[in-house]
Amino acid sequence: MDIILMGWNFFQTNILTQPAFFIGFIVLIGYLLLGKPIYDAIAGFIKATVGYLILNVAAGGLVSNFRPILAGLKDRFNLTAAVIDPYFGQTAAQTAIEKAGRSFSLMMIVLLIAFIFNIILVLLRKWTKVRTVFITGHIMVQQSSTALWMVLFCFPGIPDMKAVILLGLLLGTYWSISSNLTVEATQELTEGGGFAIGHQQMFGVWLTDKVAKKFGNKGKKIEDLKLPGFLSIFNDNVVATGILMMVFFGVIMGILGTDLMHEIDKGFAANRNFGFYIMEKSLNFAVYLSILQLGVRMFVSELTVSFQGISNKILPGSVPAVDCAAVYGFGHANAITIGFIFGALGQLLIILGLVVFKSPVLIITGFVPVFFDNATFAVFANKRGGLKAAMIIPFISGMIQVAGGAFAAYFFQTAQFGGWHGNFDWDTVWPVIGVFMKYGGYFGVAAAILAMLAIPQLQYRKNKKHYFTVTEDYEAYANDMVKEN
Ligand code: ASC
Repeated sequence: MDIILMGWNFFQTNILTQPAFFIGFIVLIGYLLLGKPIYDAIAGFIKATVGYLILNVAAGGLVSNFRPILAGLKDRFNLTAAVIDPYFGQTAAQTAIEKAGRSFSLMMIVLLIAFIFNIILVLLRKWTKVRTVFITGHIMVQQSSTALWMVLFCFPGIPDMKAVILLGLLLGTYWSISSNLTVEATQELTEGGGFAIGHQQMFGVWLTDKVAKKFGNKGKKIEDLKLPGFLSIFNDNVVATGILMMVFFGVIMGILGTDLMHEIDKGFAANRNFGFYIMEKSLNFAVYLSILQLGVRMFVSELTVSFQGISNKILPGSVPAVDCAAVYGFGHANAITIGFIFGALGQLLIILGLVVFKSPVLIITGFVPVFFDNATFAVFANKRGGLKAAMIIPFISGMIQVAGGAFAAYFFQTAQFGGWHGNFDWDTVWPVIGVFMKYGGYFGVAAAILAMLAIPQLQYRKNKKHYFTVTEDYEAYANDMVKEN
């Protein structure tokens, strides 16, 4: 038993929660299963791991540079406000759990049970219709933390063992079915990239894919846009991102002022000019976006080929569900910036609403949800409904994020600890699950699990013929789709 526990601990610390290595090893094993020579498999391991580490540099750079700036608004106006962001959400959940006298480390056991349950659902896919394995480790840690607090909040006296089993099944079901919902949209966007989304906004991606046609015009994609005169410089995404971020963060940093910026950013030397500092900081946004796309291309191309080894031999017909940033290499780069800006505007509108209507909880925009969720929606929306959809959907999503986040931070009482998880699914689906849990008890949890398990069944019924070919043989799927439409 001890050996198993030690093995699990090792796997969990070094691989499962370190997506770079997790994906690297999946690539290695995938190539070996495909019968490739060991040196090719090692080469694939290195490229995939390096690609993911590059993505980490970029995502980490974006998060560590721009999160404190947005959160700084809270200090500037002396607000007691909850920041809707998974990092703040995790800290708030941890504080709440420890204040309730419970152990935060339970969330690692939840993660284990949920991950295994996901694999079981895929192995039983003939019945469950689940095709995706959620492998984005750092997200799994964040979600286990928030969800653990939700369970302890709804069932205050629940014994540890019961809590982790109940939540492991609930979270494992969510990981399985929500990532499974993104299969068709992601395969079509990436033309058979061989992966799905395993992040924080999968219901949002599915919804976007369904409604984007209605909001927009597929003929008018961002890439077809011919901007006149000086505006044509915006066709270049480095220029567009650079200018928009200088305006956006310029205004915010201007509001924060030099003193606070010196406090927030120790790298802002006392003798530097504020204007140049703002320019450099904002242009760094474009730097990180370029790096991000480089990393994504590297690991996705390895994963796409090698996972066939795993899906042929171990988990038939399955695809890995990975970080939402993996799709950023497949849309127009400006979609990412447009999604972010319109998401931020939507958020701002509802934040003003909270102030005007004296909401008991105030919300501060968190960088991760406003950027990563809305950029992702814009990439999917542009594919189906063009520029208009890529603006409208993130705008509406931004509004939902603040309204849902405010409700959740209030209802689950994490506002007093500074934050709420804040990504799209955690402002919509999870608060609903939480309310089910609070008022329905164990019956509510069972109902939530059963309702979620019914989703892939409904998907399958609607599209029996193509349901499995979309992952098993994308070319055949795409040909059929062309013929049928
Ligand atoms: C998150 C989170 C991050 C980013 C990153 C995006 O939800 O915690 O660090 O999104 O995964 O690539």
